[in-house]
Amino acid sequence: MNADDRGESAGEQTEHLLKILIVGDGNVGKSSFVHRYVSGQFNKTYRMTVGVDFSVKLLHWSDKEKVRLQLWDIAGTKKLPLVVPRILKS
Ligand SMILES: Nc1nc2c(ncn2[C@@H]2O[C@H](COP(=O)(O)OP(=O)(O)OP(=O)(O)O)[C@@H](O)[C@H]2O)c(=O)[nH]1
Ligand SMILES: [Mg+2]
Repeated sequence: MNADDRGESAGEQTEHLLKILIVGDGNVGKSSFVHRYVSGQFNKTYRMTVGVDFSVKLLHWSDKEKVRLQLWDIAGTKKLPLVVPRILKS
C-alpha cells in the first residue's frame, strides 16, 4: 500500500488510536496521574472515581502521524466496574 492509498497525500495525516486502561488499588493516584497528563493540573482534593472516567489526549507524533490516546480511568474498588469487559473487547 502506498501513501496515496492510505490517504496521506496532500498533507493529510494518519491517525492511530490507542486505548489505555488505568487500573490499580483505590486512592493510589490513578485519576491524578491521568488529569495531570491530560490537562497539566494537579488537585489534591480526593474525589473517588465512580465506575469509569474517560479522557482523550491527542499527540502530534510527526508531520504525518497523530496519536489519539483514549484513557479509561477505572475506579480502584474491590470489584472491577461491570463495563470493563466491554471496554477490553472494543
Ligand atoms: N502528594 C501527592 N498526592 C497525590 C499524588 N497523586 C495523587 N495524590 C493524592 O492522592 C489522592 C488519591 O488520588 P486519586 O488520583 O483520586 O486516586 P485514584 O487511584 O484515582 O483513586 P480511586 O478513584 O478511588 O481508584 C488524592 O487526594 C490526590 O490528591 C502525588 O503524586 N503526590
Ligand atoms: Mg480515580
